[in-house]
This record gives sequence, C-alpha cells and structure tokens, in this order.
Amino acid sequence: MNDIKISVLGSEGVGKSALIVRFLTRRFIGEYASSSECIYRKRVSVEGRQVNLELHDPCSQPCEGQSTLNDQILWADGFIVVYDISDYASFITAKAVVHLIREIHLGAAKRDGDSLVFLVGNKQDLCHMREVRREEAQRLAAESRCHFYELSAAEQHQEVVLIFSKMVQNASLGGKAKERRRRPSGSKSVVKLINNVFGKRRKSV
Ligand SMILES: Nc1nc2c(ncn2[C@@H]2O[C@H](COP(=O)(O)OP(=O)(O)OP(=O)(O)O)[C@@H](O)[C@H]2O)c(=O)[nH]1
Ligand SMILES: [Mg+2]
Repeated sequence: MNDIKISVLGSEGVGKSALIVRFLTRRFIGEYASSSECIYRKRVSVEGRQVNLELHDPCSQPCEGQSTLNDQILWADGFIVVYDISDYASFITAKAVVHLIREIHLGAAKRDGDSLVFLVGNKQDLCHMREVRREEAQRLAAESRCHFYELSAAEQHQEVVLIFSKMVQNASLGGKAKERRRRPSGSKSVVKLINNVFGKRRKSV
C-alpha cells in the first residue's frame, strides 16, 4: 500500500482548514483551530487500491516545532494552493508558493508532474467582494501548469471532495516508488480533528 502526502498551502485565513474539514467530515463549521500544524490520515481507495492519505494542514501562527515552507514542499507529493477570491494579497502569496514549489521540485530533481499542483480560489460565495479576477488566476494556472478551480468551502461539498479525489488520484499515479522525506511535525487522527476544529473562536466572514 503506498502513501500519498498532500499539503494544503496558502496565506492565513484563506480557508485551508475549512477545505480539509469539508473533505474529511462533509461539514463547514465556520471556526477552525489554527494554533498547531497537523497531519490528518485517511485510508482511501484509488482504482480499487487502498492508499494511505496524509493531509498536511499548516498553521499560519508561529508554533512549536513548526516546519518551514521548504520542508513542507519537499515532503508532499501534491499541493493544493489556496487563495481567497476576495483578498488579492492572498493571490499574490499563492502565486509565490506555486513558483516556489516548481523551483524546489525542479531544483531537487524531484518529479515535476504537471497535475500535482492545484490552484484553488476559495470563498466563491463572496463574489460580490471579488478582488481576484478568474481570468488572472486561470492565466497563472496555465503558465505554471496547475489545475485551477474556484469554489466555496462554505457552500459546496461535492466540489471539494472532487478536488481532493483528483489530487489523490494524480499523486497516486505519479508516485509509486518514492523516497521517504521528512514530514512536518504533528499528526492527528480524524477524531482529533473533530475536537480540534472547535478549539478556536474566529469570526466567520
Ligand atoms: N464566506 C466564506 N468563508 C469561508 C470559506 N472558507 C473558509 N471561510 C472562513 O474563513 C475563515 C478562515 O478559515 P480557515 O479554514 O480557518 O482558514 P485557514 O487558511 O486554515 O487559516 P489559518 O489556519 O489561520 O492559516 C473562517 O472564519 C472560515 O469560516 C468560504 O468558502 N466562504
Ligand atoms: Mg487553518
């Protein structure tokens, strides 16, 4: 059985935890703990094969034993790079992250599968406050050989599941035999996740 490691990256508050929680529990809770980085594990089936999925949810606040962005990029097989469509600065960060992933993977002679970076514009329900034009994000995705999606973790469940499933499938096909790499610190089960998501109060947008 092979392992698939996916890191969800992007600036603070773009909805990384919301997307992961949606995928794992089907729910949108509105407030998510972000005081520690975590790896959530789930066994999934890809084309009849059992695969161990590890999902890395980084925290934006400084925390004990925090991994660097470089570590996270070297660790993962696939990346979901998230920005908030109502926050242009978060798009600039996403752009920098996408470029860094390409640079690090090429520099380290890691496989650079075209489909292993997904650029995701979250909070589509806030389109009345849109700051990032869809065309601009599409252009970045095309230039950087990423898949591109816009969605709302708050309002959509199927779309979120589809993105994670596609990522798992692509990573699974691309990475049969891979060297083990250092993992970011922290590891939690889905049960712990349920407790964790209630751990911090934060205003919903
Ligand atoms: N309107 C709207 N709000 C969202 C959506 N997704 C997440 N949020 C809200 O955005 C805020 C931040 O979401 P998080 O999932 O904690 O964001 P994060 O990227 O994990 O943040 P850090 O862990 O601090 O880096 C929360 O208040 C969420 O309820 C969405 O699709 N639409
Ligand atoms: Mg978070």
